[in-house]
Amino acid sequence: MKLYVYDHCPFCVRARMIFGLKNIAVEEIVLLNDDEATPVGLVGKKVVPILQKDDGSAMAESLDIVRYIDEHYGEKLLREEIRAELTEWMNDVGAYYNRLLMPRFIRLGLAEYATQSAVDYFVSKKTESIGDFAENLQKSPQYIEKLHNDLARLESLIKADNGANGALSLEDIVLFPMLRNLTCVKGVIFPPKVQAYITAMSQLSRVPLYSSRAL
Ligand SMILES: N[C@@H](CCC(=O)N[C@@H](CS)C(=O)NCC(=O)O)C(=O)O
Repeated sequence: MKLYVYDHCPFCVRARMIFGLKNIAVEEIVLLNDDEATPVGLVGKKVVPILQKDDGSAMAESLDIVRYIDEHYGEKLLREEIRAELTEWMNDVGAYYNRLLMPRFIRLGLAEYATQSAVDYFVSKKTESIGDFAENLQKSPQYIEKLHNDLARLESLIKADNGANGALSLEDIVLFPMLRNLTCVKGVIFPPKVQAYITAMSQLSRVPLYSSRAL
């Protein structure tokens, strides 16, 4: 099987996680951010993640990929429940966190931005949603302060390192990718339980963090 991704894409991390958690072999292919032909050729639109099965057929939608792999390979691993409080937390943080993340993504040396045209494509498209990249970078301290308040709220929702709700569930598939991406932001201090959760989930899912290159 082949999994087409961008390294920074949280939806792609969801899909990468199920392969890591279940120890299933997959070839990860990082597309250039401005490569429209490959995804359109596979699923008819410019989107990742895309799973290409061994029979050549392709599927998009991160949670469909996660469920397909969980249900067809080995014993089912993930519980379905996602707590309403956690959904609310993700919606709150999701409303602003790209202002911290997107200006940093293009500076991390990620494969999807290996060419200038890939960087330009991303910046032009995402400036429409978050505004000017440089201005957002400058405003980092205010977003980090907001994030610290939100992380303090999250601390009380983390029940165990190896599953936010006490055991692996879809919660981890949607929450960990957000936290993993936030490890690229220098100056963010994760509360102890959240930090332990991030470290454990990275190891279990075999999705590396950005901590060592945070900026
Ligand atoms: N609902 C989709 C969303 C996937 C998605 O939005 N992927 C983004 C990358 S993070 C994408 O491919 N956007 C198109 C683009 O970058 O041009 C899923 O869960 O897989």
